[in-house]
Amino acid sequence: MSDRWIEETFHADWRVSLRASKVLHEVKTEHQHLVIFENPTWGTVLMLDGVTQLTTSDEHVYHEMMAHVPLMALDKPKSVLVVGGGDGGVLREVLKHDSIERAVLVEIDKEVIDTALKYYPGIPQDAFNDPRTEVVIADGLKYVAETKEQFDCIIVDSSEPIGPSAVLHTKEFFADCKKALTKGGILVTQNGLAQLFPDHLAGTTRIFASLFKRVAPYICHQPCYFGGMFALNFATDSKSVLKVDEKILAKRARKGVTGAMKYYTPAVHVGAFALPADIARVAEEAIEAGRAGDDRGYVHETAQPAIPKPAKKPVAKKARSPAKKPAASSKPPAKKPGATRRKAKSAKSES
Ligand code: SPD
Repeated sequence: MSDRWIEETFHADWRVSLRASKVLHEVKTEHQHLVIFENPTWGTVLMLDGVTQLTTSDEHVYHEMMAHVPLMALDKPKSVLVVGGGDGGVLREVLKHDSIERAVLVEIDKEVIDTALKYYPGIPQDAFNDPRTEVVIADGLKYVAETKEQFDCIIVDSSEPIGPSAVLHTKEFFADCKKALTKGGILVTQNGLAQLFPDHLAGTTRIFASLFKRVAPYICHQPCYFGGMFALNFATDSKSVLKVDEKILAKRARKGVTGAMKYYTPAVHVGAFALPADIARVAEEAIEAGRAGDDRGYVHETAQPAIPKPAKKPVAKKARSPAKKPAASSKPPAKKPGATRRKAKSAKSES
């Protein structure tokens, strides 16, 4: 068994390592560090810039919840834009909807698609060859800003707000997404670990609330995203798609979908919007702030390197100049989980 441990480096104060029993591929692409490896527990793992994107054992959770929650909420959606998502997992789920006529996937890094097909083809399956699919290798920010097309649903399957994904968490990008939605269309994005990064959830929610009539974060539990509940976020101007009756969802799942699901059920769909009180408060405050004009997004503070252990030195027999202390981190003190910026409080939530 290999002794190489590959570390997630996104959190400033907490790192998790996964054993790489075999590194299948590792490269610095034009855009990011990409590593694909095998792990005896998780299966095949994809990490980008030190952040776990997927494992073959639990990818279905995130991919199903990113695709089916918005698509089941719509009555016979026809067109979908996936921004990012080069591994093909979200696209695979989108194409299970029989009403879909067109699915455009815009991925900045072709290596993500190529390596998915080579190292974990069970995730994209035939999605990239489906006649309804169009793959565009381009910057998602630029594509959405320039497209004249409109989609019933836009799914932003980005990584965390670092590297090439950082722009996919900004107001500029989400505002262009809104323009690229049909009337009553739905925008969803991933919003990170709700309890570890409540400011991320708050930032996107503020932006969504400044742009859309309705905003509703929802939750899934994907074990490889260590650190608790994983937030997704849902925005729309349509009232009817937010609280669709479970029976209608069940009918759509029965009649409009080809292929099995392992995590999504109509009950899970409805329950995913039931947020625990502390997360609900983060969302409610952010919606109020966004309505009142505070549209600050989340900017991730670059993770600091772990404080190095002082080198072991032989014990000095006679007094020497004092040992140097490790350099103080320039990072401000960490906020408590659940803490979020509070600002405008006057507007009423419409979510
Ligand atoms: N914290 C990791 C979030 C990763 C979101 N994107 C996953 C890509 C899988 N298609």
